[in-house]
Amino acid sequence: TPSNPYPHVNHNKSLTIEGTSYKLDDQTNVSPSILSKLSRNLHLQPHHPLYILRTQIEQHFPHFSYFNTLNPIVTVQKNFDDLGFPKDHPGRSKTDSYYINEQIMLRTHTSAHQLEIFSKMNKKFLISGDVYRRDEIDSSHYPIFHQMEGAQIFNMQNIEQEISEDKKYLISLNSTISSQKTPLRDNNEVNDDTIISSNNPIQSCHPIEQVNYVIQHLKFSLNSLIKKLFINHDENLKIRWIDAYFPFTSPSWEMEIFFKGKWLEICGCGIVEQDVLNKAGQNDKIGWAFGLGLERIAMVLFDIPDIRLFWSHDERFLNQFTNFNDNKIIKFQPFSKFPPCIKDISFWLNDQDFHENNFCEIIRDIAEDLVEDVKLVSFS
Ligand code: FA5
Ligand code: MG
Repeated sequence: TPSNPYPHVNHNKSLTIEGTSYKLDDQTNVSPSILSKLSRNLHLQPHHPLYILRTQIEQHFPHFSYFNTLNPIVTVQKNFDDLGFPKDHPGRSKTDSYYINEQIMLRTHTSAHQLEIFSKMNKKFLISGDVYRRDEIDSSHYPIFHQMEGAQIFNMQNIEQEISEDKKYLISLNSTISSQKTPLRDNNEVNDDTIISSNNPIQSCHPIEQVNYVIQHLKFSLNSLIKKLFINHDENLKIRWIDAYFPFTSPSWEMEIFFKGKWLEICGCGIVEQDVLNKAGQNDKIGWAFGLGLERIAMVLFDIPDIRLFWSHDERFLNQFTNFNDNKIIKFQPFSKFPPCIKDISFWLNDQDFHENNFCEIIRDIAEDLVEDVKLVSFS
């Protein structure tokens, strides 16, 4: 008999995760190593770089509601159908997504919760959490990463006033920061005229004037966030917006920052499909949504070279972030891939003049920086 590829699947064809039992079927493709990561919640671990970044972004949106503990196990309905993904969308395939069974999956994006949170009559919120995609493994890809969803909607009738009040509020919060540092150069700004095009259309139910307010507010919200996050890091930070497509926003964009000679995509965003808002009972609203990739941003901010390091239990990684504060830049210091190895050395001395430093000198001469630490245990 062929060996069972899913050893966590028992003979009753069910699987229990944190007290809930799920039936399994032909669609099941979650693996034990993926399931073991469900409880890590890196974005909730104090001092973890993803925690630091999450709280920094939350501080930029202080008047929003935050949802950071929504269950990553969702229905296919929520992850795809509610958001208008066509039945044959490639993201739905078993080669791209993790399924517990035909109806239940690990969310592939935090957008899976948009409808649910809009339905609670929330008008502005952030959702952060772990998302799961079957993907290659290398230094910038990992089957689990973290996203932060943001959304803000406005009353269609009253939009001009609502938006200008919101902007005033955000500017007043940021004035302390922007007065400390010279503002970033103007060429970081996006040319508003280039944004709307026929292959990235506005929705037919949206009056152009209202959409323009929302687009400008979206760009203001995200550009000011990125500038704030990077203000101590890169005075010449370059940001660009390029047309994109998502089934649940129109028009849509991706935002990229220029990093180490390459454009790096850090978020998808757009004007929320009215259909989603209507399903949530928010028919009279119009608004934007975005989904930020937290690892991508944290790798740039903290100079973390490999996405796998976020999952490290190694204190040499975790301890580097414990003293974080907003005004200090933390740059990750690389360490060996191998675990530390402790050698206990004893020896006799002929010369009673021995000093610990002489011994350290010998070690440094021979082993150079391979030896991280030398401690005298006893001397008798
Ligand atoms: C989405 O997931 C959409 N839900 C974003 C969105 C939300 C659009 C709201 C409109 C409105 P995308 O697949 O492009 O889009 O992922 C969003 C971000 O997650 C990317 O820009 C990137 O920063 C990050 N990301 C995507 N794939 C990976 C990956 N394999 N590893 C690390 N980060 C990734
Ligand atoms: Mg993308």
